[in-house]
Amino acid sequence: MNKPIGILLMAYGTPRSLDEVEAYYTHIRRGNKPSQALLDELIGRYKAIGGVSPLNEITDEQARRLEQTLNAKGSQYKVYIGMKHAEPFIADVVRRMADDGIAEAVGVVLAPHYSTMSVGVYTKEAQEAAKAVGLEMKCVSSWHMQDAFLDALEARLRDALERFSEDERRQLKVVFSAHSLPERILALGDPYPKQLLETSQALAERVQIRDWQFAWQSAGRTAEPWLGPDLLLVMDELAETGYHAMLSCPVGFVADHLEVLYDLDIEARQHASQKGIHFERTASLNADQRMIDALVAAIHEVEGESH
Ligand code: FEC
Repeated sequence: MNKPIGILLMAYGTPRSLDEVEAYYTHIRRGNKPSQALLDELIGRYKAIGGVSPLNEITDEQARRLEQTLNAKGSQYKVYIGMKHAEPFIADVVRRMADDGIAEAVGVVLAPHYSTMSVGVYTKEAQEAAKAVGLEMKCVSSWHMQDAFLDALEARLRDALERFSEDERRQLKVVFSAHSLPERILALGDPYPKQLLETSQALAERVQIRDWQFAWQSAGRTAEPWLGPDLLLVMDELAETGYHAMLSCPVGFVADHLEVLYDLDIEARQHASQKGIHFERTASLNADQRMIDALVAAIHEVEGESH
């Protein structure tokens, strides 16, 4: 029997309890412990979304469906989850894949758009660990224009638009967003902003949205400049120019997690209500089959197959 092909499904990771938040935050900050004030603030955000983020369960379900879909036609794939900031960490999982006898693998990140500071970090870690154990590892760099991904988002957009009255739809702004990154990525010619605009533009064309813009969200709490305009500032401008309806579509994220459940559903929604704006957000893709199909297509492209 042939050896299965390993799929390393890479995810951000989240603390499993409030006790783990400090270690998690320290890992995100590359080993620098956060101040007590920053830690308390982050714990407060987790508490506000119910204590823990549902991200791990969603990642598990995405992995289960991905393996099922990849193997539906009799192929043999084994999906492993590797996390960037929580256990099981990417490098440990790559070593486990090698111990299990996997010789060939494909890595794919649960973030559709490539940046050297996001997807590039995951894939570098995976490929370095793979090289060290003699495992052949190819990685998907981005999957932001996969048809099935756009299909899934298009359906979410159409559903969300129904939540506005006909009157509101006459002057409604659709705001696509993604996690901000430090502005210095621009000097490196990073493809992240361009890829995000490509996804947004494609969706706007499919749904025939004429009034849309792109904004950045969830910028880090550091001194250096981050990419803007920030979503909350965009909302201020909308209110000033007479808008009363805004549909948020966070195209850079695929699951319900802190940056969606807190930054959009709590913080942005509150801000909108203070500004007299009816705020809605497109539902997250989570384990939507079309998103899984997009991952499968991206994996097969990297394998050089014509599925
Ligand atoms: O639900 C959860 O518990 C996890 C939610 C979560 C996701 C996520 C995705 C991205 N991040 C990206 C970049 C950065 C940069 C910094 C940074 C900081 C944080 C902090 C938390 C956090 N991130 Fe995150 N991110 C999530 C959670 N992120 C918590 C720390 C507190 C804070 O700043 O809010 C800044 C690091 C530094 O301080 O030096 C940069 C990017 C993504 C989207 C791509 C991906 O998923 O990998 C980019 C989900």
